[in-house]
Amino acid sequence: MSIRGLLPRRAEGLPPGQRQVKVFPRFSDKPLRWAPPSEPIALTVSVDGDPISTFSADDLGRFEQVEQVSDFHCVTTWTYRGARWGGVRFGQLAATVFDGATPPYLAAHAADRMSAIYVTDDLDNNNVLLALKLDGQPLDRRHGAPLRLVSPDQYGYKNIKHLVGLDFRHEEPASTMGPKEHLRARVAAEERHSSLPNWAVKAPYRLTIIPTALVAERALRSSPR
Ligand SMILES: Nc1nc2c(c(=O)[nH]1)N[C@H]1C(S)=C(S)[C@@H](COP(=O)(O)O)O[C@H]1N2
Ligand SMILES: [Mo]
Repeated sequence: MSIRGLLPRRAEGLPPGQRQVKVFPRFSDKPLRWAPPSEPIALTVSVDGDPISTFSADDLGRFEQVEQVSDFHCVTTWTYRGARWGGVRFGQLAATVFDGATPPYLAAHAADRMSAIYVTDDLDNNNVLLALKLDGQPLDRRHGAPLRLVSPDQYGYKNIKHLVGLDFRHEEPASTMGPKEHLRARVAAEERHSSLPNWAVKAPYRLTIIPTALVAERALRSSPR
């Protein structure tokens, strides 16, 4: 991986506080975490912890397949521009599962035990995808095989890779990431951290970009298949 491509640089038209990187790194809030082996898609949808349906690759194949180019913004201030995702709209899946209103909160769970919490209104946008492809190819383990959530208007930590569960909730779920997870994490509003101001987190976060990307890439290489 090119370190130069990871140097965050100022660029026109980025959201507040963001810097552009030229390569799309493997990244994580826990970079030592292994990448799970790539399993067939098995997405369990539940409500308040009770499973109500599951989706395989074939099931998702019956939805309209869409392609979208969007910028990807990590809370640590790096932005990768022009990621070309392929997949199905989150809203389409939600509409087939719920006749009436979608419950107000969601916890999304990954095969590597990462999870994130949401206000479902923040996912009510045509640009929110369950992505199976990146740049026309099936998602690789680096970027979240076999399925990931893509929510471009929210920071990277809401873009859950290796997605295995969508647990819709009637009450706000507890965060598994702690105070660094903002419930909304909307990029345009710079909702980076649940309690610390942006000025206190941006500089330290920025210093972690290159080491985190290098460690995360290494952890991928040493992950068992
Ligand atoms: N399952 C899982 N999803 C995750 C993470 C993770 O460690 N595990 N890291 C998050 C963070 S902090 C970011 S910035 C993006 C990075 O996505 P990338 O590795 O495709 O660049 O994934 C997010 N989703
Ligand atoms: Mo991130």
